[in-house]
Amino acid sequence: MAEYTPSELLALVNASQVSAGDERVRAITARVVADLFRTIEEFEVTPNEFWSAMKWLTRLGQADMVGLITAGLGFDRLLDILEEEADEAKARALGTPRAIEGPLYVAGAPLSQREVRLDEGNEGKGETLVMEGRVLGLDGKPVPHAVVDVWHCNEQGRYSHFDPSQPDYNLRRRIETDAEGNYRFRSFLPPGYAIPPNSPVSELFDLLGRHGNRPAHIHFLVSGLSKRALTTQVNIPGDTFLDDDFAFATRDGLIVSLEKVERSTEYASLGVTGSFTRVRFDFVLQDSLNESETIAASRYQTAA
Ligand code: MBD
Ligand code: FE
Repeated sequence: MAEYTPSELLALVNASQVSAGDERVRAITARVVADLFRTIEEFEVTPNEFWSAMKWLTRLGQADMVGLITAGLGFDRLLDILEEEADEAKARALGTPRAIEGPLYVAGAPLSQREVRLDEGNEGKGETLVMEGRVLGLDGKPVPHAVVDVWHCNEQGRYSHFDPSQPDYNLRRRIETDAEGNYRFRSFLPPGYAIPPNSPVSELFDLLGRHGNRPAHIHFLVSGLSKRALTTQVNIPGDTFLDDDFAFATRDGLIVSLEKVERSTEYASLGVTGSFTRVRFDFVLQDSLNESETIAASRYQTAA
């Protein structure tokens, strides 16, 4: 007999099995399918609406923009909140707050010792920035030879690799700290980011009546010794989107202070002459509970 009500069909979809499969995947899939069946029935979603949505999902994947939608719909921040709640439940001491990786990380950036010109090839673009500080453990002791992987957008708000007009690894570098955990780099204060217009992402955001802007920020993936690798961002104060980030990723502890320096001879090796903006920021890493927590891997590398 193959005549079903919607609920009979749902039960059949979720019960069909010729081998054990994976219990967790089965349970989560069953929930998601049930929620979608209910949504379609409750909102009387038409076939045209349903197939438009499936076409949109296909275009989203083809444009490699899944990571923009997850950020914009709050999933990336949700996962951070839940990780922090898990830390608190286990009474794990927290270090520098984590902030979402976002979809624009690229592994394998050039590695330098202690300092680097992140803005190599971008001379004269924006306000000169020197950011410096140390990588520390929760005990306040430096983490020697930690690695600070740093990336930010160009003066037009676009990220290298995803923007083919930029050189490979433009504005992406890794810095190995010295024995006292010190790092420093020269760059420029980046602007904010906006989702690409005329894209599957902007289509949905237009229909939701939402903007797709992020305030100015710089990304970091910091790791070292037996510490837990940290993915975070710092925000530049004064940005109009600081409290209105489309990815909901800004955090109080991550808004840095800008210090205007008229002149200094301390940064000659970075080619700094004249006035510039200085940011001092120390990264505090949690202790790791296992080896896998120490690995500086992007979310896509880690995902099965
Ligand atoms: C970005 O630059 C970003 O950091 C995130 C999280 C999402 C989109 C663009
Ligand atoms: Fe970003």
